Amino acid sequence: MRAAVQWSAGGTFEVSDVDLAEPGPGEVVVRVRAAGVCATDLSLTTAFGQPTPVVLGHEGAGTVERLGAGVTDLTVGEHVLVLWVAPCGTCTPCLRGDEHLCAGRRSTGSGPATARLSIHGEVVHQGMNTATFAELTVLPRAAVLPIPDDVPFPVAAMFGCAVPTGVGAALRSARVRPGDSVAVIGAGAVGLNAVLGAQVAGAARLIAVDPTERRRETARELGATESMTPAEFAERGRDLDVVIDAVGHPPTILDAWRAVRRGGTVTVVGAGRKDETVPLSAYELFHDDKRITGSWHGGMSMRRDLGLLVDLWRAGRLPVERLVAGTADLTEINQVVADQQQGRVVRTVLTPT
Ligand code: CXF
Ligand code: ZN
Repeated sequence: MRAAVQWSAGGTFEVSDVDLAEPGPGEVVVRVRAAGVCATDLSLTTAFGQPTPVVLGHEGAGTVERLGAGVTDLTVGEHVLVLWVAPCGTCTPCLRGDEHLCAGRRSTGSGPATARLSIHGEVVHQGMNTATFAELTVLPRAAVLPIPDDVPFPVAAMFGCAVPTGVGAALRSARVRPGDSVAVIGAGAVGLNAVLGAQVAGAARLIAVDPTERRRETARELGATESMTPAEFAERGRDLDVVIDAVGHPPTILDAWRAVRRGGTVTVVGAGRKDETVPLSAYELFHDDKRITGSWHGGMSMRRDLGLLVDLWRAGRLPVERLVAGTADLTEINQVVADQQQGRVVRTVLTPT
């Protein structure tokens, strides 16, 4: 089957013929009908320890192709979403409802116990254990979630990461409340979904912060009440109830910290690096009663929250299709990456099959 292989860290992609193992007991083969390129796919090999060669891709949706032994609750042809957090369902966090915090969650780049992809017998890694930049992928049952057929595949793919991560950052992690003044730093796919989530939660003032005018304009079209460059925000962003940082670098975290009011909340949903630290004022933390939270997968547990996201999408309150500029074959992946990185589009969704 065809898959886009990244042969070296940070390198370009090459569509190659990759061998896929038959599904083992408890596994499912998914035919990938749509796959989004999430910004973090592009830094996995350079910043998060993902070995190469690798088939990346963790936003994906498709149909069930084959079932391994013992999988009896899915049917071939059923529409499914690929989950990059595959919850065990039995550990304490899972039982508490925090499936995104599953104790058995694998660290990025650790890969499955048994290699599932190879070329001429040489192992090819499955990025984030999902490897959706491919025609087919083999996954544990827990990494596959049925999704209603009325959700188009490109939209469904974005339900795999950008939508829950961004919307959840506002709804679950930051707990935006009606009437709140909110800023979102970074107007890429996650930040724009945080803008949508903040609206769902009832934000009154909603500021989108991004250096790129085109992205600021998109945020305003999607309902941000105003937009600022990072320099404008550093100078004028003050007294906000909530700031969601979808960048996750120390300077943006500090800008967010300065901009929240006493008792306000900073939520960091951008992917932080292991070697970066943030010097926060202990005085402000205590005296100003400020809160700072992380946000992994937007605090969303997909088996619980997918229905909520689909209902909001059906009601027109999460117009995810407006973030999708179009679709492209796997062979166009390098151009898709360039278009997204340069801010020409939010997402062009790959359609491997
Ligand atoms: C990523 C962030 C970087 C580590 C792997 C998961 N989240 C979503 O894309
Ligand atoms: Zn992602």
